[in-house]
Amino acid sequence: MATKYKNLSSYNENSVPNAAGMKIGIVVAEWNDKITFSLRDGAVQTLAKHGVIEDDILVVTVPGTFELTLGAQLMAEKEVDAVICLGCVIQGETPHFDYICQGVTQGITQLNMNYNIPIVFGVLTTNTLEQAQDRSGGKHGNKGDEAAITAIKMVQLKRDLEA
Ligand code: DLZ
Repeated sequence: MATKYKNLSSYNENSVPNAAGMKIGIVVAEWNDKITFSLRDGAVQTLAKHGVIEDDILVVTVPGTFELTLGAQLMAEKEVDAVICLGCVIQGETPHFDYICQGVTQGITQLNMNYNIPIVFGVLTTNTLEQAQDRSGGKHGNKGDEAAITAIKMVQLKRDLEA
């Protein structure tokens, strides 16, 4: 379903487990930093709202969305319960958009299978800057919030299934 039918910051609070004690890594791309730093702020605030303490949130930056895969792999080697990848790729005049999107999508998918922790895809892939603004704290909410909720739910799922 298209994001325009779902506000990225809306969720059923009762469906979110208590995240106290969870340790979460966040990898943020510096390209389009006005957008990606808003995604980061949304993710951090949402994690804190559900009980993750500041010391348990480890944030690093990488140059661009393409580097999120290696950044996430390095982060996954740390003692974290999940990694959130945040980036923003805006369609330009060349096929670069497609290569970056394909690379990071396949890279993060592969990491999910290789590492036994959730690696969350918090990457905006939009046609325009305005669409990215709408999804990073604008009228369609904040994808950083959505990524944080996904991380918490997946960590809890792993814990439940491994119990
Ligand atoms: C080169 C590039 C371009 C054209 N566009 C974006 C973009 O919209 N969003 C983004 O996060 N990064 C972009 N990059 C940089 C690549 O992700 C990467 O950092 C460089 O190709 C170096 O590997």
